[in-house]
Amino acid sequence: QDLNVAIVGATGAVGGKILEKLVERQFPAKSIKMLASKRSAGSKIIVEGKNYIVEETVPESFEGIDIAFFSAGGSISQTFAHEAVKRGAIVIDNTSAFRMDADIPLVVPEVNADELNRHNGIIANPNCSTIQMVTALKAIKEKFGINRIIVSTYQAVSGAGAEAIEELSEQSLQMDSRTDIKAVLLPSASAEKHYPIAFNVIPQIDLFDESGYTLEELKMMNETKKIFADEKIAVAATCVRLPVVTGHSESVYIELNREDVSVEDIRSAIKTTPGVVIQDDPSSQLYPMPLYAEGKDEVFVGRIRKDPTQPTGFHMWIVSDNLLKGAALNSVQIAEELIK
Ligand code: A2P
Ligand code: 11C
Repeated sequence: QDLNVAIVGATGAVGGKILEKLVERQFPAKSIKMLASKRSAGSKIIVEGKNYIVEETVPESFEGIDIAFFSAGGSISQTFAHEAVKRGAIVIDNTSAFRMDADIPLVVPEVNADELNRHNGIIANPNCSTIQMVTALKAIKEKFGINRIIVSTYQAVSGAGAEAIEELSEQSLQMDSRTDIKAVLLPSASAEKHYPIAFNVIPQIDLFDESGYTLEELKMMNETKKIFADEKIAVAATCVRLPVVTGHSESVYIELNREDVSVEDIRSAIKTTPGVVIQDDPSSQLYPMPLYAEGKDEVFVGRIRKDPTQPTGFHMWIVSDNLLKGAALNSVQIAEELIK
């Protein structure tokens, strides 16, 4: 079962992690082709002592490829995903290009792996902030039913790509002139105005929709319904960027459809999902933090509390590495599930 694999966006923040996860998890790949733009053709990526030479992405790149991971932005997926499928590849797409298409599965293996049975060549990997939330909530939903989710996110700059990490790094040296820092990328390359992320908090991720929500917030709202296959679940999101390099955090409030559930019941349910870890002990100040979630595969949950004003309500704090479970790891898990 040795497969020919391609990674589109191989030089990006997520692409590099996909290669690392394939190697670390001993994915049965006969070859791994590293694809990016013309700009980085010829450059070298070294993982575990092995050299991978980056090539320009063209339609012919996908000849003979069995599985193609895409993480180079939605427009690149729009241009090349069908070219790859036409040549016999299965595409695992980590952009927003196809996520809400009715005939394309949107998959988090721990939550809805069965959706993989109905793919037509393209499988969508959800947005990072959605993945960690649905993974943590899946067992609670199954066991007790969730009517409503209200989430506020605290998202790391690596979600916006390698250039955003650079931007934070450069700005962070300018403490003394922090109100005059020049910003060129965040909150979004295509936004009219840019604001510094160092020493700041930006309540905008991606562009605004006419509804007043941002596209990132709408992704969380719409993707959650699709992954849970539940049109009726009420989801509202506020997405915020912080000067954190990697690791998205989320303050999540849920309302169940019954009143007789305890914090202990919630913990027991959460523990049944593989890859979800509870870090919750106020007496020893144990709670998840992005700095310590970086580089880890798990989704961490803490600060679980019953809402004092609403007998069906619970608050919790969910943290995960946005480049791993939020992106590269989930994509590789989808591929592993496919070849099972
Ligand atoms: P390149 O380094 O050649 O620009 P990030 O998500 O970290 O911002 O990375 C974006 C990824 O998408 C990079 O690997 C980038 O490659 C890749 N990319 C950008 N434009 C293209 C393109 N036209 N064709 C293929 N890959 C592209
Ligand atoms: C962020 N969640 O943190 C975004 C990045 O739809 O795949 C992922 C964008 C996407 O900026």
